[in-house]
Amino acid sequence: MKQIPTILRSDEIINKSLRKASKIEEPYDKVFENRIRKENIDRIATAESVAAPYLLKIVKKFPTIEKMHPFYEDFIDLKFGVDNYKIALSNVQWAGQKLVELATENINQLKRARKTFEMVNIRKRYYGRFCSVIEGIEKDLLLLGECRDFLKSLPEINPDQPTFIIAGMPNVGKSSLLNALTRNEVKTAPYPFTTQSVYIGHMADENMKVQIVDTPGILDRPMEERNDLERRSILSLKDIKGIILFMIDYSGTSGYNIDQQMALYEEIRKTFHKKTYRIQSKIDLCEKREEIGISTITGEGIDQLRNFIFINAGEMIEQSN
Ligand SMILES: Nc1nc2c(ncn2[C@@H]2O[C@H](COP(=O)(O)OP(=O)(O)OP(=O)(O)O)[C@@H](O)[C@H]2O)c(=O)[nH]1
Ligand SMILES: [Mg+2]
Repeated sequence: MKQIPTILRSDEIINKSLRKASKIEEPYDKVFENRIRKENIDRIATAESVAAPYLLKIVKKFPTIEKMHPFYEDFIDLKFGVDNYKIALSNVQWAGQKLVELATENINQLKRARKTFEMVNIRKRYYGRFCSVIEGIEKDLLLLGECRDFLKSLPEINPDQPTFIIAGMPNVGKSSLLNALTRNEVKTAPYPFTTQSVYIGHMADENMKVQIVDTPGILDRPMEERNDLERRSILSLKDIKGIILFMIDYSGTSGYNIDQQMALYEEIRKTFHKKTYRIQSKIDLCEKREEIGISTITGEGIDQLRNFIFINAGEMIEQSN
């Protein structure tokens, strides 16, 4: 996804190609007709060889919907519509092939032409059709340009790597846990269609690497408080291979009571259909009530949770093999 080239506009592609083609001159052939013929053939071939491979390269570098992970497909669909994306790619593909076809056709005609004015006319006709093919995909190129920028802006979550998504109400200790598990090596990225960001860290042992994702403002309140776009965007998290660690704070310092936290826990469990474990936070402040409890202040329970994560990640990997 990161290697998608910048997408030029139609007029930029046309200018670039024809500028290069117009520089071609054939001063060497002594026979005037041959010189003109060769010059015009080369101009057609040059214009084609700049534009067509570029268009075909664009198509190759964009992931097809079939190859795209559902997590990213959801976002493309929400932003542009999957069908528009597919159509844009197939139009650009068509244009690239059409330019090659037209070049072959016109070069063959040039080889048979006798008069120099015919030769020049054939080349001019090619230029005309060349431009209209490329102008015809103007909208598609613009759309793909926007797709490229959008895809690049999406959070770098590897949807196939075992992922642990930290959820829980505000202030319960989610970020503190992420930092404790990942030794503060955390990257942040905006989460599409919300005003929030996700924080992504990694943990590794000798066998595997897992992702830990903190989702403040995303998985911290009931879905009914969301607008449709936000809700659908958040639901994309379903596609990630992972487990939800639901942080629950019994100390009272978060400002949310147990009923509020349990209601959110139930909702997340039902909405995402993922294994969801309750992890008690701040056990330095109150007695332990869950099987796994941690304190980021004293460090208690962190190693146990780390082991728990690797065991579950191992099972996830086994199941997918
Ligand atoms: N005593 C104690 N305080 C903690 C612990 N973990 C976090 N805190 C405190 O709780 C407050 C909230 O912690 P955060 O990690 O920012 O909580 P959060 O869930 O990320 O909060 P939001 O990002 O606002 O949703 C901070 O003042 C932390 O210092 C803990 O284990 N023990
Ligand atoms: Mg936080």
